[in-house]
Amino acid sequence: MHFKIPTLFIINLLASGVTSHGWIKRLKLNGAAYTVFPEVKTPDWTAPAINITRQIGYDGPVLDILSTNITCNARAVPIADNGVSRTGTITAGSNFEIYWESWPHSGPIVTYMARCEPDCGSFLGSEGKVWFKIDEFGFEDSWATQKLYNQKYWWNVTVPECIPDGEYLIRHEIIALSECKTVGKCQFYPSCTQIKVIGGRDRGPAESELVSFPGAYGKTDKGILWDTNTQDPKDYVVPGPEVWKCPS
Ligand SMILES: *[C@@H]1O[C@H](CO)[C@@H](O)[C@H](O)[C@H]1NC(C)=O
Ligand SMILES: *[C@@H]1O[C@H](CO)[C@@H](O)[C@H](O)[C@H]1NC(C)=O
Ligand SMILES: *[C@@H]1O[C@H](CO)[C@@H](O)[C@H](O)[C@H]1NC(C)=O
Ligand SMILES: [Cu+2]
Repeated sequence: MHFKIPTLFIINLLASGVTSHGWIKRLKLNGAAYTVFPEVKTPDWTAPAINITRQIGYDGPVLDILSTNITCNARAVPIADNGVSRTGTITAGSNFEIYWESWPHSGPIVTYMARCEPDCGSFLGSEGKVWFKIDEFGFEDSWATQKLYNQKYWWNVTVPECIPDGEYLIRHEIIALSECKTVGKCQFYPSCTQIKVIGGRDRGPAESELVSFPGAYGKTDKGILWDTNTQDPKDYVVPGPEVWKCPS
């Protein structure tokens, strides 16, 4: 036998048959810690959001990428206190730090933002082209999820330094590739957090650079229809638009 089994395949094997998947437990923005789900084995997925991340409804994947479930997950609802959006403040150009519950699958990690109109307490994010991609990691020596594991389940995403101040959703997502060889079976694990950006500039994306959710992903797109057992990870292309960069 000449082939060597990459460690990620081993992680995949361990994961098969596991019923619970993973979710974001904590966030750190401008040094402040936010609890997303309590430190219990099976959080109550139907409970209202405890802080600034919208509830996800359950820990399973979203499969129906043409439905509004792909926007912020199955039971996501805007979070507001007496009509006022609940947000976490973050300075443009600084890191949005995410801590996942242990994660059992292999695949890319992708993050998008959308300006909340008029504010995050009333904005769904599922209508029209409002999203821009701020970060992606597919495969470079290892899958993003292996890197996540190596970083003890912490992941950093930099909020672009040039975007206008105001309220935004951050849509952070892991895509689990193990079933993506079958059309409609690729597994998406998105969730959305309500933030208020300060210290930015007025150089956000143009309307023509925005995409919609649902809409940005198609069932047979590169990186969504993908056979992880036969395709070379080095050829993997993260789905969706290019990462948006501040104009120079
Ligand atoms: C959300 O988390 C922040 C930072 O830890 C805390 O100050 C705030 O009270 C929390 N908000 C709610 C509604 O729990
Ligand atoms: C979203 O996902 C939930 C949970 O799987 C499902 O019950 C619901 O029908 C889905 N909604 C849509 C619009 O497809
Ligand atoms: C994320 O960013 C914070 C603050 O910039 C830094 O302290 C931390 O080490 C970073 N974590 C990772 C996993 O890169
Ligand atoms: Cu899973």
